[in-house]
Amino acid sequence: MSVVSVSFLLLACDYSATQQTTPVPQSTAKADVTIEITNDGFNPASITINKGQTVEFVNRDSALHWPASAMHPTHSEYPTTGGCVGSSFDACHGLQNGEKFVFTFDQIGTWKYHDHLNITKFGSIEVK
Ligand SMILES: [Cu+2]
Repeated sequence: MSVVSVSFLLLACDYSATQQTTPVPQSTAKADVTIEITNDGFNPASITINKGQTVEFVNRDSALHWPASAMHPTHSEYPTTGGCVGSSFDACHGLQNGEKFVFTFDQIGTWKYHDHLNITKFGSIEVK
């Protein structure tokens, strides 16, 4: 190998190193859609988003509300594990007034959810 081609390889390596981007921490990610929770339930209850988009649930009620994947009581409809009562789509506790639960949907499908503390309140999120 000639000196010239070795130099070129070194330059190529330097170039690729400067092109790396720093991942944005999850905590600073901005939500694409906000769903408010009131005494009447989720608003909007049913939405359509694209794969990889982030939804934030915000409690606007004085009572606690706990968004979680359907189906109560197994909560396993959303296909990734890692939450507290079933799937990873799980706030893991009752949200207080003003508190947010932020979740990024990386699975395509129509995902029903409910308020784990009041199962008469529910909605669905279509991920395309
Ligand atoms: Cu539940």
